Amino acid sequence: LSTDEPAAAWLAGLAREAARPAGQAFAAANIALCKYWGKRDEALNLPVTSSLSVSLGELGTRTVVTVGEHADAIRLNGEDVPPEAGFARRASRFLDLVRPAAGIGYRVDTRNALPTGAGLASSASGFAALALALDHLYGWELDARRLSILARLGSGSASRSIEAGFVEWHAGTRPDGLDSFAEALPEQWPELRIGLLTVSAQQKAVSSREAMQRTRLTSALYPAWPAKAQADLELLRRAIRARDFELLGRTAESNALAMHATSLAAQPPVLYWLPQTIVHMHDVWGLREQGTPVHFTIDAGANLKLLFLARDAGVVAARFPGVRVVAPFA
Ligand code: 2P0
Repeated sequence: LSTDEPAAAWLAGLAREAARPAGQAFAAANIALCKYWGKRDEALNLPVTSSLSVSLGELGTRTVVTVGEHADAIRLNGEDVPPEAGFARRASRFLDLVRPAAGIGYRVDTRNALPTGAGLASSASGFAALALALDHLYGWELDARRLSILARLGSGSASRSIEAGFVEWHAGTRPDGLDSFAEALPEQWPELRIGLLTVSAQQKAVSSREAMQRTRLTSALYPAWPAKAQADLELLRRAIRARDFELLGRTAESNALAMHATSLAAQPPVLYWLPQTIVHMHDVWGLREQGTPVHFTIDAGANLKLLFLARDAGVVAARFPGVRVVAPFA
């Protein structure tokens, strides 16, 4: 991908002739250790800061796409999604980027192998799987960087779900976003565990898209966020390189709390936590005081994602019955 390539030229130049009857793909969900919070460009999902995530192994989205009739037909977990639903409108807007001509629809069958209500951003694995499935359908064989840029146009965090393991999304500086893509880090960490702890399966009242925008525009604390994210990103890179779990967990937890602090100061405020969220935070801190290195991160929802090492899985499961444990590198 040449950086002097005009923004949409490579997209426009892609073949629109199907290479096979159906394209299919899987993409894993990802959890940010340094959050994406705030856009510098809403249309292109260009972030204010870089972010860093870890993928969730077999938990993600599987998608099949075919060229269909006159209108898009979207199925989610085996059920037709009404075209006027937000999810279908967002998918259709994304499909417009690659549609061979107006009036040609796609049939998209997408399944989330995610525990329902765990607050896992299904838009990340969803748009990544759709980008990969389109690449398969048309036989484009795009490289990871282009796939990440394409997925990003559907949802920012989807840029981090093209590749697995630790993934860093470079914010980039170009107005056209051609330098805003995610890349896998070379490091593996087989002992790392993520515990999905569900507090509420309810749909959140304020979308992360709306919350990050409101926060960027109205929160007096937002101006502090870019420097905090940059510092945390550097600490996380160092923690991953050195396999320093304490540094990784402490930094990820602090980053999440700072993100939530910025939105608490938005007008009107956004508070995703429920009473049980806070109870679990104290449980985590209690375990740490007793000597078990466990940390949490929280996304735009009430649920916690615990970070710990394989050797402490027993202690964590005993303290948090119902936790679903994922081994991202196992
Ligand atoms: C993240 N979140 O880094 C952050 C932390 C939520 C909290 O990325 O508007 O669904 O589609 O670009 O990707 C969720 O935001 O937002 C998200 P859009 P997206 O994981």
